[in-house]
Amino acid sequence: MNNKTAFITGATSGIGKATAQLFAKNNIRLILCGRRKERLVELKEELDKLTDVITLQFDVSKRGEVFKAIESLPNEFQEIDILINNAGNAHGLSTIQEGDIDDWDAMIDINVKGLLYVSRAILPKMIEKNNGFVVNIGSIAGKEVYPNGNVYCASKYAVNALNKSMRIDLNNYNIRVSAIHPGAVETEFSEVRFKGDKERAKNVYKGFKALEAKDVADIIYFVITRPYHVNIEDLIVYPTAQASATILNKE
Ligand code: NDP
Ligand code: 8X3
Repeated sequence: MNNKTAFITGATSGIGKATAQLFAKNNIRLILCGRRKERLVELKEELDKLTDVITLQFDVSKRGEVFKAIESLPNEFQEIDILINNAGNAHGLSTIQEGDIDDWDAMIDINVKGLLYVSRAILPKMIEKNNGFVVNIGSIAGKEVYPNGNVYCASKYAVNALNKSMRIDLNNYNIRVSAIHPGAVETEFSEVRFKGDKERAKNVYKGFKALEAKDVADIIYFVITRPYHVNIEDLIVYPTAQASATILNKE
C-alpha cells in the first residue's frame, strides 16, 4: 500500500475518520474531506506524522464545490488510487406521511447525489490509468427497509444499485468496486439523525455492543488489500447482537 493515495469523504467523524487513521498507519497517502474545517485541521495534524495528508473542505451535495475542490488538488495528489465514498447520514426517522421534506432532500442530495458527483469527478482519471479502487459505504438499510427508515433506506438502496452499476461499467478498466453494508455502528450517525439529541442517540446503542467505527475501517482495509485479481463486491457486517435491520438482541 506504500505510496497509494486514498480519497476519503466524510473523514471528520466515525467510519471515515477511523479509516483515515488506519490507512495512515499503513502508509497510504490521504486526501481527507468533510465540511468541518477545524476537524480536518486536527486530523491532518494527527496523521501528518505518519503519511502525506491534504484536506479538502467541501459539501458533497454541492456539485460546483465538489468539482472545484477536486480540480484544486496539487499535482502530487492528482493520482487517486482508492476512493472511499463514505460521507452520508440519516436525517430524521418518521413515517413517509409525516416526513420532513428538507430531511428527504438532504439524504438524497448527500447520500446519493454526493456520491455520484465525487465519483464522476474522480473516475475519469482512474479510467485513464486503467487502475483504481472504489469502496462505497452502503448500509443494511440498503438491503432491508425498516419502519420509518423510508427515504434513508431508499438512499442506501440507491448506493447498492450504484455499486453494482459501477462494477459493470468499470469492469473493462481494471477498477475494483466494493460495497460495505454495516448494521449498527456507534458513531455520530444517530446524533445527526436526531438533530443533536444526544440522549436519544445514546439510547440507540443501549443494551448491546454495537460495531465501532474501527471495526468497519478494518474491513475496508481488508477489502482493499486483497490480491489484485480479487474483488469483494458486496459485504454485510453486523454487530453479533444484530441479525437484521430490526432484529436486535438487546438486554
Ligand atoms: P458520522 O455522522 O460519524 O460521519 C458522517 C461523515 O459524513 C462526517 O465526516 C461528515 O462530515 C460527513 N458528511 C455528512 N454530510 C456531508 C456533506 N453534505 N458533505 C460532506 N461530508 C458530509 O456517521 P458514520 O461514520 O456512521 O457514517 C458514515 C457512513 O456510514 C454514512 O454513509 C452512513 O450512512 C454509513 N452507515 C453508518 C452506519 C451507522 O450505524 N453508524 C451503519 C451503516 C452505514 P462533516 O459533517 O464534517 O461534513
Ligand atoms: C445505519 C444503520 O440501521 O440505522 O445505516 O439504518 S441503520
